[in-house]
Amino acid sequence: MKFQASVLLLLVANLTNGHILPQQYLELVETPDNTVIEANIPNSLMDTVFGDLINTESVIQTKSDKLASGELSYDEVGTLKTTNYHSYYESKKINFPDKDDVSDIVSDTNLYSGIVSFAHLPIKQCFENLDEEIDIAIVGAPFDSGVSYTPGTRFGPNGIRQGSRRLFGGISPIRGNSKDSKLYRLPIYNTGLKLVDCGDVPMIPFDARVALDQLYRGQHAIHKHKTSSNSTNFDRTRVVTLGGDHTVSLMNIKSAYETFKNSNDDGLAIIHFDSHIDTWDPKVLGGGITEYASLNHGTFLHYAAEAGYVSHNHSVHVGIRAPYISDYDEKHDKECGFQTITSKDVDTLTPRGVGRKIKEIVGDRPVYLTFDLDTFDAGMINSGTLEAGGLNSREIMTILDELEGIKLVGCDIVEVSTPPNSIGNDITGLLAAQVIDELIGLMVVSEL
Ligand SMILES: [Mn+2]
Repeated sequence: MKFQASVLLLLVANLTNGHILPQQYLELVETPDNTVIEANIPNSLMDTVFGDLINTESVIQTKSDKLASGELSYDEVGTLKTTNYHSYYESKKINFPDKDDVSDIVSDTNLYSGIVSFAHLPIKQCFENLDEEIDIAIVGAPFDSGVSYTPGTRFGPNGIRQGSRRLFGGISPIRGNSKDSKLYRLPIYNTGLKLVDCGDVPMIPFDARVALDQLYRGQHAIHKHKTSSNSTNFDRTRVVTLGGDHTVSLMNIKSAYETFKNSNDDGLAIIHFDSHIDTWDPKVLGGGITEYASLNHGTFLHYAAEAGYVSHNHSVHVGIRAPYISDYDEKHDKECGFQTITSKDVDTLTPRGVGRKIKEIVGDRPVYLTFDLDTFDAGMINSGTLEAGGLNSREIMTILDELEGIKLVGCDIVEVSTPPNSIGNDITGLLAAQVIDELIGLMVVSEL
């Protein structure tokens, strides 16, 4: 039997020592050995802090019932039984380590601490120390001397790294498009492959020719590294480049082509995510006034095709929606070897269908994937040339995951504009970092 005699015993404001004592409730309960005792219902710290707000009559009743049934005992709740603050805090005293003990602070374990690298990867000087084995290298290309509209992408590598701080191991529940996918729940940063952040190639802002040559030599140096014994399908380091305006991709593709071209030497299959075609004839975009002006972020794929880096009929634009300047642009684009999937094609094909179509186009050739941030809808990001009618982040993640199995030899994300004092840098960096995370996933899974 049980006595229903909850009594609010007291609420004491102990003003003499500056503490308000918690409410205590007197209860007569029958213990399992049939003894009736008069007891205070144990208070938790929450009870102490929130009082009646938490310790309602029904809560008191529940606790009383559990004490009576033996489900809850005073021994078990002893540490919660708080009759005054002093005893509670006395039991929670902290023991500080010895002053010479730094074991808990030597490594970067907070998502918001440490010297910022992409996804907290180790930072290496990769342009020398060529004996260092690297499977996947991140490198920044801070450059915006080739833009036709909004500058600011020289700050892109920093913006992407800032946006990547919450990428730190773990298992994404939405990686991979099905449970049969090798990407599904794959911890991409912890598979045994060696991933490093090589910092940025310092690209001078005053002469695009010198800057692009610096980038090319930086890429070439990284490509000299061998992979680790954990790499099964690649013997040279694969590079993920953080841009930079889209002009930088010409140097990235050039070095990747020289390192990974197949025996037929018919170029790399280029997967080009963008709202613009970027194959513009230099005479059309920029007017062909000087040779110097001819190479820019809207013409770099024209030059890539001219140089033989683009595998004809196995390369594709994805997300196109910006207007052609004239009909000639479309004709010239096909001559450069590209097929086109527009942003509205995503409506009819679905994101997974788009992924499947891209895979059909590139086949088993070595692939370079270049991702212009303006693939995203204009409402989401800061980029060199924003365009309405774009894709959202989930559509992009699904399309990229569907590419599982392609032979991805290199990739970049460009047109990430995160200049100082600009609203929206955080979300721009975050979305760019997420695309890189997806691309690293594709690179890692191609080793499995
Ligand atoms: Mn572009």
